[in-house]
Amino acid sequence: MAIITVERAVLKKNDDIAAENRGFFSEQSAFAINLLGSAGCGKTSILERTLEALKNKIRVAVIEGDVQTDNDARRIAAYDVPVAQIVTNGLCHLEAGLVQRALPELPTPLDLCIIENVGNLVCPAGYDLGEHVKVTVLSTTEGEDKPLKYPAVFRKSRVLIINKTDLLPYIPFDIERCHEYALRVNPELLVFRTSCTTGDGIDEWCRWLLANVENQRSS
Ligand SMILES: Nc1nc2c(ncn2[C@@H]2O[C@H](COP(=O)(O)OP(=O)(O)OP(=O)(O)O)[C@@H](O)[C@H]2O)c(=O)[nH]1
Ligand SMILES: [Mg+2]
Repeated sequence: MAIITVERAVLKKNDDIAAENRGFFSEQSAFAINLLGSAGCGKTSILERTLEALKNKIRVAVIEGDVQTDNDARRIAAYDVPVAQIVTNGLCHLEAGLVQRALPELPTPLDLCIIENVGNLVCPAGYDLGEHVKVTVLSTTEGEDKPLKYPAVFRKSRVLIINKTDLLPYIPFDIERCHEYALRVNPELLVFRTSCTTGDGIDEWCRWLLANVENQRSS
Protein backbone atom coordinates (compact mmCIF):
# COMPACT_ATOMS: atom_id res chain seq x y z
CA MET A 1 0.00 0.00 0.00
CA ALA A 2 2.77 2.41 0.93
CA ILE A 3 4.47 1.75 -2.40
CA ILE A 4 1.32 2.63 -4.31
CA THR A 5 0.99 5.88 -2.35
CA VAL A 6 4.58 6.86 -3.07
CA GLU A 7 4.15 6.05 -6.77
CA ARG A 8 1.01 8.20 -6.94
CA ALA A 9 2.83 11.08 -5.26
CA VAL A 10 5.72 10.80 -7.73
CA LEU A 11 3.38 10.77 -10.72
CA LYS A 12 1.36 13.71 -9.33
CA LYS A 13 4.57 15.72 -8.95
CA ASN A 14 5.58 14.73 -12.49
CA ASP A 15 2.18 15.84 -13.84
CA ASP A 16 2.46 19.21 -12.05
CA ILE A 17 5.87 19.90 -13.60
CA ALA A 18 4.64 18.63 -16.98
CA ALA A 19 1.85 21.22 -16.85
CA GLU A 20 4.48 23.93 -16.25
CA ASN A 21 6.51 22.65 -19.21
CA ARG A 22 3.41 22.67 -21.42
CA GLY A 23 2.80 26.25 -20.30
CA PHE A 24 6.38 27.13 -21.31
CA PHE A 25 5.78 25.75 -24.82
CA SER A 26 2.28 27.17 -25.19
CA GLU A 27 3.33 30.68 -24.09
CA GLN A 28 5.61 30.89 -27.13
CA SER A 29 3.07 29.02 -29.33
CA ALA A 30 5.57 26.21 -29.82
CA PHE A 31 4.35 22.71 -30.72
CA ALA A 32 6.01 20.09 -28.50
CA ILE A 33 6.41 16.40 -29.28
CA ASN A 34 7.47 13.47 -27.12
CA LEU A 35 9.14 10.99 -29.53
CA LEU A 36 9.03 7.43 -28.19
CA GLY A 37 10.06 3.96 -29.32
CA SER A 38 12.35 1.01 -28.64
CA ALA A 39 16.12 1.30 -28.66
CA GLY A 40 17.30 1.52 -32.26
CA CYS A 41 13.88 1.89 -33.94
CA GLY A 42 15.16 5.01 -35.73
CA LYS A 43 14.06 7.98 -33.59
CA THR A 44 17.23 10.00 -34.16
CA SER A 45 17.31 9.01 -37.84
CA ILE A 46 13.76 10.35 -38.26
CA LEU A 47 14.83 13.53 -36.49
CA GLU A 48 17.78 13.89 -38.87
CA ARG A 49 15.49 13.50 -41.91
CA THR A 50 12.96 15.89 -40.36
CA LEU A 51 15.59 18.54 -39.64
CA GLU A 52 16.94 18.30 -43.20
CA ALA A 53 13.44 19.08 -44.44
CA LEU A 54 12.29 21.69 -41.90
CA LYS A 55 15.20 23.47 -40.25
CA ASN A 56 15.17 26.33 -42.75
CA LYS A 57 11.38 26.72 -42.61
CA ILE A 58 10.70 26.86 -38.85
CA ARG A 59 12.50 27.50 -35.56
CA VAL A 60 13.08 24.00 -34.22
CA ALA A 61 14.99 22.63 -31.23
CA VAL A 62 15.60 19.13 -29.89
CA ILE A 63 15.95 17.64 -26.42
CA GLU A 64 17.72 14.29 -26.39
CA GLY A 65 17.16 11.76 -23.61
CA ASP A 66 19.61 8.89 -23.26
CA VAL A 67 20.76 6.53 -20.53
CA GLN A 68 24.37 7.29 -21.42
CA THR A 69 26.42 9.28 -23.97
CA ASP A 70 25.71 12.46 -25.90
CA ASN A 71 25.92 10.61 -29.25
CA ASP A 72 22.41 11.59 -30.34
CA ALA A 73 22.87 15.26 -29.37
CA ARG A 74 26.05 15.32 -31.50
CA ARG A 75 24.13 13.89 -34.44
CA ILE A 76 21.50 16.64 -34.09
CA ALA A 77 24.08 19.41 -33.53
CA ALA A 78 25.61 18.47 -36.90
CA TYR A 79 22.44 19.95 -38.46
CA ASP A 80 23.14 23.27 -36.75
CA VAL A 81 19.97 22.97 -34.71
CA PRO A 82 19.83 23.88 -30.98
CA VAL A 83 19.94 20.71 -28.89
CA ALA A 84 20.08 19.85 -25.17
CA GLN A 85 21.20 16.40 -24.01
CA ILE A 86 19.74 14.79 -20.88
CA VAL A 87 21.75 11.80 -19.61
CA THR A 88 19.55 9.81 -17.24
CA ASN A 89 22.39 7.68 -15.80
CA GLY A 90 20.41 4.46 -15.85
CA LEU A 91 16.84 5.76 -15.61
CA CYS A 92 14.82 4.06 -18.38
CA HIS A 93 12.57 7.04 -19.20
CA LEU A 94 12.52 10.83 -19.16
CA GLU A 95 10.58 12.67 -16.45
CA ALA A 96 9.10 16.16 -16.62
CA GLY A 97 11.61 17.52 -14.08
CA LEU A 98 14.55 16.45 -16.25
CA VAL A 99 13.00 18.16 -19.27
CA GLN A 100 12.32 21.31 -17.23
CA ARG A 101 15.99 21.54 -16.32
CA ALA A 102 16.95 21.31 -20.01
CA LEU A 103 14.53 24.03 -21.19
CA PRO A 104 16.78 27.03 -20.32
CA GLU A 105 19.38 25.64 -22.75
CA LEU A 106 17.01 26.20 -25.69
CA PRO A 107 16.59 29.51 -27.53
CA THR A 108 13.15 31.15 -27.51
CA PRO A 109 10.76 31.62 -29.15
CA LEU A 110 10.47 28.25 -30.90
CA ASP A 111 7.94 26.88 -33.38
CA LEU A 112 8.67 23.23 -32.66
CA CYS A 113 10.42 21.31 -29.89
CA ILE A 114 10.97 17.56 -30.26
CA ILE A 115 11.94 15.56 -27.19
CA GLU A 116 13.52 12.19 -28.04
CA ASN A 117 12.79 9.89 -25.13
CA VAL A 118 15.00 7.06 -23.87
CA GLY A 119 14.74 4.01 -26.19
CA ASN A 120 12.08 1.92 -24.46
CA LEU A 121 8.52 0.94 -25.38
CA VAL A 122 7.31 0.52 -21.80
CA CYS A 123 8.39 2.94 -19.04
CA PRO A 124 8.28 6.28 -20.93
CA ALA A 125 4.55 5.78 -21.59
CA GLY A 126 3.71 6.60 -17.96
CA TYR A 127 5.36 10.03 -17.84
CA ASP A 128 3.87 13.19 -19.27
CA LEU A 129 6.74 15.53 -20.15
CA GLY A 130 4.58 18.53 -21.01
CA GLU A 131 4.34 17.70 -24.70
CA HIS A 132 1.27 18.39 -26.80
CA VAL A 133 1.48 15.06 -28.61
CA LYS A 134 3.21 11.70 -28.19
CA VAL A 135 4.60 10.14 -31.38
CA THR A 136 5.68 6.49 -31.25
CA VAL A 137 8.13 4.93 -33.69
CA LEU A 138 7.99 1.17 -34.36
CA SER A 139 10.43 -0.37 -36.81
CA THR A 140 9.78 -3.30 -39.09
CA THR A 141 12.47 -5.41 -37.37
CA GLU A 142 10.55 -5.44 -34.08
CA GLY A 143 7.61 -7.67 -35.10
CA GLU A 144 4.07 -6.66 -36.03
CA ASP A 145 2.56 -7.76 -32.70
CA LYS A 146 4.15 -4.99 -30.65
CA PRO A 147 1.03 -2.75 -30.47
CA LEU A 148 -0.81 -5.66 -28.83
CA LYS A 149 2.05 -6.55 -26.47
CA TYR A 150 2.86 -3.00 -25.36
CA PRO A 151 -0.48 -1.24 -25.76
CA ALA A 152 -0.02 1.68 -23.32
CA VAL A 153 2.37 3.68 -25.45
CA PHE A 154 0.24 3.17 -28.60
CA ARG A 155 -2.93 4.08 -26.72
CA LYS A 156 -1.41 7.34 -25.50
CA SER A 157 0.10 8.36 -28.83
CA ARG A 158 -1.48 10.57 -31.47
CA VAL A 159 0.85 9.30 -34.20
CA LEU A 160 2.56 6.00 -35.02
CA ILE A 161 5.50 5.96 -37.43
CA ILE A 162 6.29 2.51 -38.84
CA ASN A 163 9.94 2.96 -39.80
CA LYS A 164 12.49 0.94 -41.82
CA THR A 165 10.00 0.08 -44.57
CA ASP A 166 12.97 -0.41 -46.92
CA LEU A 167 13.64 -3.71 -45.09
CA LEU A 168 10.18 -5.15 -45.82
CA PRO A 169 11.35 -7.30 -48.78
CA TYR A 170 13.87 -9.05 -46.52
CA ILE A 171 11.98 -9.74 -43.29
CA PRO A 172 8.73 -11.49 -42.31
CA PHE A 173 6.91 -8.36 -41.10
CA ASP A 174 3.27 -7.97 -42.10
CA ILE A 175 2.88 -4.18 -42.18
CA GLU A 176 -0.88 -4.28 -42.85
CA ARG A 177 -1.39 -6.51 -39.84
CA CYS A 178 0.80 -4.22 -37.70
CA HIS A 179 -1.27 -1.23 -38.84
CA GLU A 180 -4.47 -3.09 -37.98
CA TYR A 181 -3.18 -4.11 -34.51
CA ALA A 182 -2.20 -0.50 -33.80
CA LEU A 183 -5.68 0.76 -34.75
CA ARG A 184 -7.24 -1.99 -32.66
CA VAL A 185 -5.40 -0.59 -29.62
CA ASN A 186 -6.05 3.05 -30.57
CA PRO A 187 -8.55 3.72 -33.37
CA GLU A 188 -7.57 7.43 -33.38
CA LEU A 189 -3.92 6.75 -34.28
CA LEU A 190 -2.56 8.49 -37.34
CA VAL A 191 -0.07 6.13 -39.02
CA PHE A 192 2.87 7.08 -41.23
CA ARG A 193 5.20 4.62 -42.95
CA THR A 194 8.77 5.80 -43.36
CA SER A 195 12.22 4.77 -44.42
CA CYS A 196 15.11 6.93 -43.32
CA THR A 197 17.29 5.11 -45.84
CA THR A 198 15.22 5.93 -48.93
CA GLY A 199 13.32 8.95 -47.52
CA ASP A 200 9.94 7.35 -48.28
CA GLY A 201 7.12 8.80 -46.19
CA ILE A 202 9.23 11.61 -44.69
CA ASP A 203 7.45 14.34 -46.72
CA GLU A 204 4.07 13.18 -45.51
CA TRP A 205 5.23 13.17 -41.88
CA CYS A 206 6.78 16.63 -42.26
CA ARG A 207 3.55 17.99 -43.79
CA TRP A 208 1.66 16.76 -40.73
CA LEU A 209 4.25 18.38 -38.46
CA LEU A 210 4.05 21.72 -40.27
CA ALA A 211 0.24 21.71 -40.14
CA ASN A 212 0.39 21.19 -36.38
CA VAL A 213 3.02 23.88 -35.92
CA GLU A 214 0.68 26.23 -37.79
CA ASN A 215 -2.32 25.18 -35.66
CA GLN A 216 -0.38 25.77 -32.47
CA ARG A 217 0.70 29.20 -33.67
CA SER A 218 -2.85 30.28 -34.40
CA SER A 219 -4.44 28.75 -31.26
N1 LIG B 1 17.40 0.06 -42.99
C1 LIG B 1 17.07 1.09 -42.22
N2 LIG B 1 17.84 1.38 -41.15
C2 LIG B 1 17.46 2.44 -40.37
C3 LIG B 1 16.32 3.23 -40.66
N3 LIG B 1 16.21 4.18 -39.69
C4 LIG B 1 17.25 3.99 -38.87
N4 LIG B 1 18.01 2.95 -39.26
C5 LIG B 1 19.22 2.43 -38.62
O1 LIG B 1 18.85 1.90 -37.34
C6 LIG B 1 19.90 2.12 -36.39
C7 LIG B 1 19.36 2.86 -35.19
O2 LIG B 1 18.93 4.15 -35.60
P1 LIG B 1 18.79 5.37 -34.59
O3 LIG B 1 18.24 6.50 -35.35
O4 LIG B 1 20.07 5.59 -33.85
O5 LIG B 1 17.72 4.77 -33.58
P2 LIG B 1 17.19 5.41 -32.19
O6 LIG B 1 15.76 4.96 -32.06
O7 LIG B 1 17.42 6.86 -32.17
O8 LIG B 1 18.09 4.66 -31.13
P3 LIG B 1 18.24 5.00 -29.55
O9 LIG B 1 18.31 6.48 -29.40
O10 LIG B 1 19.50 4.30 -29.16
O11 LIG B 1 17.01 4.41 -28.89
C8 LIG B 1 20.97 2.89 -37.13
O12 LIG B 1 21.95 1.97 -37.59
C9 LIG B 1 20.23 3.52 -38.31
O13 LIG B 1 21.06 3.75 -39.43
C10 LIG B 1 15.54 2.90 -41.81
O14 LIG B 1 14.52 3.52 -42.13
N5 LIG B 1 15.96 1.82 -42.54
MG1 LIG C 1 18.35 8.02 -30.70
